[in-house]
Parts: sequence; structure tokens; C-alpha cells
Amino acid sequence: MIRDAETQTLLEDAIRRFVRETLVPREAEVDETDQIPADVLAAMREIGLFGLTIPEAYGGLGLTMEEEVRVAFELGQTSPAFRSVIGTNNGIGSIGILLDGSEEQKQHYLPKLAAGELIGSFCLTEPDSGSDAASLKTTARKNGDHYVLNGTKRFITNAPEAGIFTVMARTSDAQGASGISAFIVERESPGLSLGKPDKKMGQRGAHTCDVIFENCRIPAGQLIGGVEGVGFKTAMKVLDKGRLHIAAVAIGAAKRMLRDALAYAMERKQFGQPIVEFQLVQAMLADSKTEIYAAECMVLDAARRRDEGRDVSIEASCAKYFATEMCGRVADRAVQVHGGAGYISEYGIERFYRDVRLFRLYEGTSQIQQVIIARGLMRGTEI
Ligand code: COS
Repeated sequence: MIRDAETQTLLEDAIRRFVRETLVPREAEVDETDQIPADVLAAMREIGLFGLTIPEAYGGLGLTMEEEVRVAFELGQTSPAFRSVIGTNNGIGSIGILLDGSEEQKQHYLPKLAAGELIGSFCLTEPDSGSDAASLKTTARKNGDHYVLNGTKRFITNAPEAGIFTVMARTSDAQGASGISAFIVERESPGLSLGKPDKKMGQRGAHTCDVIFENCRIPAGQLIGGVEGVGFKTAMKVLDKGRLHIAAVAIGAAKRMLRDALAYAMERKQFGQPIVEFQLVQAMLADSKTEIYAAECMVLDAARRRDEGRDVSIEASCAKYFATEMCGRVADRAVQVHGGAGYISEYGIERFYRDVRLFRLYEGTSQIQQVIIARGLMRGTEI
């Protein structure tokens, strides 16, 4: 339930303007330089984008899930790299602390994350543990009033810029999920180092790399919530929320690509008329609009359910699965509508085609979403 519809509309309008006037004109530059320009980052900080979802008590805007996805529909309408830079502070880099952290941990870290003074990152994936997250091998052994971490985390979004990491590590010899705990690890902790930046297919400007722990010592008070053995559940709850956010971003990107495809089809003439007059082109546009609308309804419904305090683990997976696969289909059609121009970088659509491919992989592949949905059904989830 939106608390103040007028304020929310103003926020969405402001973000729509910011996207169109400030971010869209810099997309090609970001792709070429693999950097978000400093003035753009400063402007993002200025309008509060780093703290959209962090509660007002900790310096953020405190958006509800519905408000957050509505904002993500707008932010998604430009290169996903821009969203990625603020994505971890609003999502996987802060939610663990917010949901399960102690009051002291929240007071210490959330205001800095909300202000964008500190970048938060989320370390779950490892070289041998991706979809099978509960098989992670990084250890955190208690040693007096410290924990000592050893292991490597892989493909960690915003790690090169991060000041803190939410790290899932094994605190006991128990196999599987029950031996895993979650920690807040500061960048300057002795024994923490970063790997080389990954060279990615797309989303240039958004950086990932390995995070390596070699006898990395952190104070025992950095254990999230002060409780061992519940870190896997923290990670799953973080991902439930993160998946809804990614679904909303995918919808934004699909809207942008459809808008660009439509504009091109109205302009481009073949056989003596704009190609938009051809029904085979119209079919691609109509299918895209229909699927975007379906995904939007789905994400809004799931977001409202979460705001009502309901468990949305299945709905979040349905939404992420449908919206990101839909976005892939829209990207493919948008390239097709552009014809040969769709393959040439100056038109921008090939960049989106590369960028949105990641949506179907991170925060759980489409196949993992299918597994979660099917398991839910087997356990009696309402159909
Ligand atoms: N919320 C809270 N708790 C959850 C949960 C959720 N959404 N999902 C699972 N749990 C709990 C389970 O209830 C179980 O607890 P109990 O042992 O007390 O019953 C525990 O966590 C283990 O769950 P489960 O048995 O389902 O774990 P599995 O190892 O079988 O696999 C999947 C779980 C496959 C769903 C998980 O590993 C996953 O999401 N993998 C993808 C990881 C991912 O998205 N990586 C992207 C990188 S992060 S950007």
C-alpha cells in the first residue's frame, strides 16, 4: 500500500526525468570507458538513489516494496550499469543487515550506505558454489574475540568499490545450510584482498571481481545478528527481495527496448512505407507490450504481498523468472526490428541485448527459479 501517492508520483517523475536527461545521454560513454562518470555518481548520491530502500530512521527514503519496484521500472529504462551501482546498497548489500542485523550494526552501517558514502556488497557465490549455494566452502573459525575467514568469493558485484561485504561463511562442520553464518566484513580487514576485475559480456561500468579471504581477521561482533548458523536463511531472504527488484529492472529495460524498437520501426522505410506498417513487425511489438504488461502486473502483485508481510519466496521466483526471460525475448525482437542496425553499436540496442543477458543469470538463474517454484508446489503452495 503506497502511504503517500502524491510523494511517490513526484519521486517517480523525478527519477524518470533524471534517467532521460542525465543517464541516457551518458550510456555509450559508460559502455566505452567501463566507468560511471564521477559527476553522474555525485548526482545519484544527491537525489538519494543509494538509500531508496533503507528506512528513514537510518537516513534512507524507506520505500515499500511496491514503491521500490515502481522506481525500478523507471531506473531500468537506461543502461543497467547505472542501476547496478546503486543496486547493492539498496538490495543485496544492505538487506541482510536490515533484516537480521543487530540494532548496533544497523546504526553503524545503514546511514553510510543510504548516503552512498559506503558501498555494500554481497558475497555468496564461490568458484565451486553457484546455484548450489549451500555447498559453499569459505570458513569462519572463532578465535577468541575474532573470527578468521578463509576462502574465495566469485563474481561479486561492486566489490572493487565496496567498503563492506555481507559474507556467508561456514562456522561449523555441519554440512549444508545449517553450518553457514553471515558476517559484515570491512574492506580494510587484514587478510582481505580483491581479484582482477572480471571482463564481462555487458553491463560495462558495473564491476565484479573475486573477494579473497586469507586468514582474514574480523571482530566477533561482525557476525550478523550475533547468531551463528542462520546465515543461509539470511541469504535466501535477501535474494527473495533482490529477485523482485531485478524483475522490476528487467521490466524497465524491456520498456526502453520496446520504445526504441517502435521509434525505429516508425522511422525506417522499406517497400515504400515505414516498417511499422507491416504486420509481422507489428506482431513483435504487440507481443512485447503484452508480455511487459503481464510481467508488470505480476511484479506489482508480488511486491504488494510482501508489503503485507506475506512470504513471497515463490512469487519472487515466478516474477524474476518470467520478467527476465520476457526481457530476453523483447531484446531479441528489438534487435530483429532494427535489422542490420540492431547489430551495430551506434544504435545502442546491441548494448542492451548484451546487458540484459545477465538478468537471467544473477540472483539465481532461471533454472533455479524453476526449481524453487516446483519445490513450492510439491510442498503445497497454493496454485
Ligand atoms: N527464506 C527463508 N529461508 C529459506 C528460504 C527463503 N526464501 N529458502 C530456503 N530457506 C531455508 C529452508 O527453509 C531451509 O531451512 P531448514 O533447514 O531449517 O528447513 C534452509 O534454508 C535450506 O533450504 P533448502 O533445503 O531449500 O536449500 P537447498 O540447498 O536445497 O537449495 C536453493 C536452495 C537452490 C533455492 C538455493 O541454494 C539458491 O537459491 N540457489 C541460487 C543461489 C543464487 O541465487 N545465487 C546468486 C548469487 S547471489 S547474487
